Amino acid sequence: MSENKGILDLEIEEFEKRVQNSAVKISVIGLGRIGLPTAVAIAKADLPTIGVDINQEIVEFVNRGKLRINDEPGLEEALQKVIENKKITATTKISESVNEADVIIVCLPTPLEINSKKTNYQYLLKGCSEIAKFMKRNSLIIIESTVGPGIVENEVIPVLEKESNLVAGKDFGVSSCPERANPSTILTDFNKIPRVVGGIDDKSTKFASKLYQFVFKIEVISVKNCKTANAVKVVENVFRDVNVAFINEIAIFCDRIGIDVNELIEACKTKYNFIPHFPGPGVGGPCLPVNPYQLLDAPESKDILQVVRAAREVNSQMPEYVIELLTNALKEISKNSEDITIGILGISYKPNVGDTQLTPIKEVVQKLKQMNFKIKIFDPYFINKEFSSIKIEENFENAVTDCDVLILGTDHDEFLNIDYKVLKNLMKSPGIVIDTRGNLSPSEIRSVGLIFRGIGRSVK
Ligand code: SAJ
Repeated sequence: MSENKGILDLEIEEFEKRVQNSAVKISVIGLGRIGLPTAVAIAKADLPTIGVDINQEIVEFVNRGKLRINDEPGLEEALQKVIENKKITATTKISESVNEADVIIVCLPTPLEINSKKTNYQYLLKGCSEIAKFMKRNSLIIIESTVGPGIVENEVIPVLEKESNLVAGKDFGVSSCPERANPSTILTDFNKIPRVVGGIDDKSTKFASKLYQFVFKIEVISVKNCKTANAVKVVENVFRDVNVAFINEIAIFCDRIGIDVNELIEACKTKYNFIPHFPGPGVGGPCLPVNPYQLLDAPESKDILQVVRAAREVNSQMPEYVIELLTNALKEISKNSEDITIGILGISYKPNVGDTQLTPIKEVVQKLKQMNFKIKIFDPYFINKEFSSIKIEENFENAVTDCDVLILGTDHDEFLNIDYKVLKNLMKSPGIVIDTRGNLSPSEIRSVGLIFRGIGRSVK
């Protein structure tokens, strides 16, 4: 390709050929939860890849073929292979990577600002501003970061054009291809879940689609534009948040009317169009508590999307409901709160991951601290770490011994086969068990003489 010719100068067939011949250089900006697996998958497809991250330690680990936190199955082994084959390097300098790249994939974080409930796009916009300074003419920029519909068109592209003095669609291409992988099964999801791609023009869409089909060997759904692709990602997660809120409220209704919500859900599932969701202590993680606000941030959502707002309200009040269950159970034992020790099993936002992003258990612990309870915590993914300035216990026994109350915060697999007789003997008597996840057995727990409460399961 001549000096000033960029990848988008090629016809799609030529681009496809170059991809197949590993003659397309890829830069991945942001080597976090999604960026690193994405960079590894691209390198595994034999495309020369340069990963960029602002964090020097991450870059050093990647270049050694190591993960700082190794909790993504298969990722470290896959990284080691592409490092050995010299298909990937990492750097902290966007300039070192982007100036040679034909395609630049942006996986920068777009976190929720807790107090304002607004999404922080500064990491993304700052990264794009740096990219624009060094990107080649007619390269393709693919935004994987989860953004609200309209953000790419109204915020990202203006930054790219301003800092590069180039014109999107004429001098460079832009596509959105929001990540859809689930933390803890990212590498399998990459080859299982179709990708949705939408670009600012036909060529941007087509080139991005071809690249993702080649790298991930999955179906790629091409949509009309960037905002449609971004809306797909946000809406599919808001759908989940709304459904979780619905079943959370139904669970509270069940507690009031004396129904076991698990029995209710199991029976509802026999109807073909009932999609089961399960009550919990609230909704955590990088996606569900954040994506609704990315939809609500859009000016076009003014005065509508009441269901989305209400669902957020319900889910954010679930930690308080856990406390309600506790205070209700404490009426059965006459003790002052300062004499009560509470054990918490699990702080991760969902089972079998070591991730406390926006975990609802943080709010539960904070409320318990305000109520002057003594608190012990065990989570196998965070042994000896600190959480809410409480040191995580070494093991299960240390956390439950001499507790008056045990709260199951996260249903990690290892908490699902507790010997309740042993538990009863380790705890103070009378002991209380509160299951916030609906995965313990109320009858078995009560049969050993423990008091039980569960979200939607408190019926005796
Ligand atoms: N939750 C409930 N009840 C449910 C489902 C979830 O309380 O019935 C809670 C979880 O405990 C957690 C939060 O919601 O705190 C989020 O749960 P999640 O299973 O949606 O986990 P995430 O955040 O890892 O979601 C990701 C999402 N994937 C992407 O955004 C790319 C989501 O769309 C997937 O559906 C989900 O993985 C998955 O299915 O594993």
